[in-house]
Amino acid sequence: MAGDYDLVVVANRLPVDRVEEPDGSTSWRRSPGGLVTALEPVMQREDGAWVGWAGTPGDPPEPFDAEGVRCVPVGLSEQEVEDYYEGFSNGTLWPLYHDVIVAPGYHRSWWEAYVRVNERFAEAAAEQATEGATVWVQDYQLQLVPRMLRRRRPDLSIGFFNHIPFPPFEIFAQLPWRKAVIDGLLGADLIGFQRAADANNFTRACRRASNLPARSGRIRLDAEGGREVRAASFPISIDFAALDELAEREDVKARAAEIRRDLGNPEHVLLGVDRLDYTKGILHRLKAFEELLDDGGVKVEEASLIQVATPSRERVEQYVQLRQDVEVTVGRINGTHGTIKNTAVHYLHHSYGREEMAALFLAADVMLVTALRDGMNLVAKEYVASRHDERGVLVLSEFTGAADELGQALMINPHDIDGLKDAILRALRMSPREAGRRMRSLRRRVGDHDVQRWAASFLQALADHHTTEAAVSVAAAAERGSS
Ligand code: GDG
Repeated sequence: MAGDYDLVVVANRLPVDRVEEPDGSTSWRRSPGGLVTALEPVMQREDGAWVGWAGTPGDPPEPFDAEGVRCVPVGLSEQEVEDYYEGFSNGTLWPLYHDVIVAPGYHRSWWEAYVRVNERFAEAAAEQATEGATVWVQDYQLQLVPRMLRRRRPDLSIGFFNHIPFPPFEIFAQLPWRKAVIDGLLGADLIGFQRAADANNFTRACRRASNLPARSGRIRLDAEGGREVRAASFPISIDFAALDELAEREDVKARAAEIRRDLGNPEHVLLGVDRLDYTKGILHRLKAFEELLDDGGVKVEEASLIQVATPSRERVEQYVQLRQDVEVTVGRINGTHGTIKNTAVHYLHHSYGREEMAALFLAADVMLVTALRDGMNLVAKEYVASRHDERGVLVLSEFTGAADELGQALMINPHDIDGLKDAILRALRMSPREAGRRMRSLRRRVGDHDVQRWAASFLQALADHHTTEAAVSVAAAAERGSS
């Protein structure tokens, strides 16, 4: 059964959050994510639908329109939230795809739920898409959807984008269901990754796990009449113009000044903003800062570190442990180095509005992005977009996708604590002239490669690939007919 929509986005979550109004009724508010901003204009232009989970277990609400986008909720039971989402997505795939920083769990019941839920998303997308529509599937929670969709709807043009890294084969090989995952993804026409290295890892996995002819990002499927799937990098970005504008607002600038005042106007403000996740290297960052305080490189009267750690995946075991470790570490640092007047680390386990985030970015002399592995890291790009004053220094882990683009940041290996300490000191002592030169170059890069360009280039590549493949298959059919 075909639906009405020319463009269907399929993502684990809908682009809206349910809000309880004071009168007890519920309404939907756009969630702040970058994906929503990137796709909203395209969705409105193209008559788009968005398929995703509404965020609460139980029967799904009826489809509804929110801010010009048709939202089609997919339901998940309590048990499925545990097995498909917290289990297979965040307890198996997330650690496996992030260099096994913690040990992935392999449980057949989790996998079975993942297959079942992916079927449900594929079914919902198939129902919404009109004949020949484009369906764009997002992220690691839904890797089986492209194949499931193609089985139901061979007329569709199917794209997939992986927001997190794709691991080297030697790590991916641990996954008991590795062939099924590769086959699931290969249902797409185009598979997008953050970095060229991720696309290469995937192409290699196709060769090694599934014995498929695959090179230069092209995987040929002889069992499907020689259909070719393309794998390539499309580094995601942010809405540069919107953040640039926000950070120039007088109220936001005033708030940034107020934040510095409230901190006691220290000479240096350092900032970390992350979901509280073990991939983000928060403990490594704290260790480097603690050692700098220990050995006198930094003095508590002169420098404060603000660490925003947004609550995340709070029912997954490793996240509970991480929170404890971070809080013990912050407590120790403040206990040892704090004074009545000065706090070394301002640890904030909250989520903030966009304005407050922009003010924090503007207030920070040094932004610390120390991820151990990160698909892209949008926070690094957001910091750059907020610094219209061309001040501030970005310290950036080489293990982020952003490092491929942001060469003028101070690059660090977060495992090398001495190297990290040196980079922090260098950032604190950098001349305004050098910092300005670096920031201008970073801003040019992010300004030219914003999220709108990301979405447009992926969708264009998908359309081009689909057209070429269609021509090839017509030619092959003609050849078969004439022989
Ligand atoms: C995944 C990949 C990839 C955070 N706290 C608050 C808040 N945020 C916003 C940030 C940023 C976003 O959330 C986080 O994006 P990141 O890219 O930093 O990291 P993940 O959440 O791990 O995202 C990542 C991304 O997908 C996109 O493809 O880059 O590698 O892991 O935008 O600003 N926003 C607000 N309040 C908060 O408290 N408003």
